[in-house]
Amino acid sequence: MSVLDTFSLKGKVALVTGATYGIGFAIAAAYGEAGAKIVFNGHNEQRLAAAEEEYKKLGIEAKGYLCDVTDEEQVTAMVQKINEEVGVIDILVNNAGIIKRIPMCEMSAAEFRQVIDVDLNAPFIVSKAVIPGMIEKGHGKIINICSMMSELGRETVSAYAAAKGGLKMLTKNICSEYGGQNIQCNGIGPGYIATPQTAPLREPQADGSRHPFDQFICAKTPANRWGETEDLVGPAVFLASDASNFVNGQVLYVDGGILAYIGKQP
Ligand code: NAP
Ligand code: GCO
Repeated sequence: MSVLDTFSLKGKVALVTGATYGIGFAIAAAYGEAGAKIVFNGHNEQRLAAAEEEYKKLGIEAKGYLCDVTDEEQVTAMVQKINEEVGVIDILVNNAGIIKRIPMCEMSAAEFRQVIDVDLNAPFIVSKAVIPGMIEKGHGKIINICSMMSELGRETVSAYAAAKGGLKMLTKNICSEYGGQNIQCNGIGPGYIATPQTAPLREPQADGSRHPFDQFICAKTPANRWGETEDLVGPAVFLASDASNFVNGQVLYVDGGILAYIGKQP
């Protein structure tokens, strides 16, 4: 097999959670381009149907399933349906995620739990539903979408950082527990990416000036820019393909250099 062939996803079934737009949509579209059969989920019917149309415009056959990733019953039923309608899942990307930016002492326990539910409990639930099929097939790839906040904290994101730190350790644990069954579980740690999730951090100010956070992040990033979803798709294809069969339990940070950089002297 040529080295380029090892990056092909031909004949594989890839499930990307929360892929109606944003990072998940970009990764699923790239997987379709690399030859995989795409299945994805969202928990809003209109956005799911709209996403299927968007995939079609890109020439990608992607089947959407309405499923709230925090609901174990819905997840189990979705995976069963995918197995019957498309095929047993070879590649899982735990991408669905939310954030609540609230100072910790003003955050309710319910709000904290909601973020943990989507960003940490759901990757556990979906991985648990998918791993038996991977074991039966004799191979599997799980990619967890971690974050800078798997390594760093900042004001107002306590629940999100706790979830993403836990997701890094869940990644290492799935590697430890199922690496022997030829399942590779790795993380991608995106830097600050321009998607709806970070739109509030980039909004121009009333006077037309740049958002202070926008200026802060560009100064903290050696690449001096926000990431785009396209910056993530190459690493995502690598971690889903045979090219990474001996890579396990790692988090690949795709951050333009933020984590390596102390910042410019003012
Ligand atoms: P986004 O634009 O807010 O998209 C989130 C996606 O998750 C949407 O498709 C959303 O669908 C779906 N989703 C949310 N809750 C769900 C649930 N309970 N069940 C099913 N689907 C659900 O976010 P993004 O920026 O693309 O981020 C995607 C992932 O990357 C997240 O895990 C995020 O934490 C992580 N990340 C993002 C950045 C960044 O800078 N953007 C950086 C590092 C990591 P609905 O609209 O239907 O809810
Ligand atoms: C925030 C941002 C970040 C990004 C991402 C960085 O409020 O700090 O939303 O958390 O989403 O996770 O890697």
